[in-house]
Amino acid sequence: MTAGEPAGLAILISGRGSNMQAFIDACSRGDLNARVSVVVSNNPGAAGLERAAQAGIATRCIDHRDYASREDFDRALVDCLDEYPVDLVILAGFMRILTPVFIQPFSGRLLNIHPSLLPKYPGLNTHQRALDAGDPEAGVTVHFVTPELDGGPPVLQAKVPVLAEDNAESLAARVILEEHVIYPLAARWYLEGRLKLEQRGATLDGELLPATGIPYREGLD
Ligand code: NHR
Ligand code: GAR
Repeated sequence: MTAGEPAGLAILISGRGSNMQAFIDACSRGDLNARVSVVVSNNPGAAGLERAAQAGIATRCIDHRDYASREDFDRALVDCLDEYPVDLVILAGFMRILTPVFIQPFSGRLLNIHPSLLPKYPGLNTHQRALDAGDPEAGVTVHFVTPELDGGPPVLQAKVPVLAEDNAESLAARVILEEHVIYPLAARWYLEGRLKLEQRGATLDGELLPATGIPYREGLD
């Protein structure tokens, strides 16, 4: 997938969609040899749906409240993605925990970005938890998605300092700038065939990645 046909991305969102926008921009700049095939939200009010539609991208809303179980919701998601060319699925601020019904068919081609230095703070409210713990630094991790919540093998991790005057909002604003850089980079490695999920963990160019992923630094490509 290095040269030739652009790959198809499916992006799952629940909210604002700034990471989604970073992917749209990376595709139009040519940083990624890919197209966004579809943007799916579980939340009809997600602002990102509007942004995607404005960019001419197909949008779908699958409201989890319309389904009796998580499995039924996940089946509807799988059926939806089956209508589009999808080489890689990007969770971008997607707020529903997925079951194996969704994860299995996309195993190895499903990435998430989680706003903490995993394995610290899986789950929700990560920035407040880092502040409450008095951590000197915070950050964000791109990882392969497995059934274990925020527990799949990390790929890339960026750190930011925590400042004395920070609150959750100011810290989140510093972290999200890093998100927009590392997430398309991880996707590029995947689409170039360099990044893989193997039995032993995530590998880049055949080398097993460290347990917290590759530490991001400028110029890394
Ligand atoms: N699903 C699996 N199986 N594994 C992962 O690693 C996943 C996942 C689904 C989403 C994103 C994750 C994050 O980066 C993600 C990773 C939602 C929740 C959650 O508690 C937690 C973590 C993440 C996403 N969701 C509640 C639920 O009941 C709803 C919360 C809400 O709607 O505000 O699904 O942080
Ligand atoms: C991002 O900070 C992302 O890491 C986080 O939500 C924000 C979404 O922003 N993801 C999660 O917390 C997943 N549970 P965006 O909609 O502007 O991309």
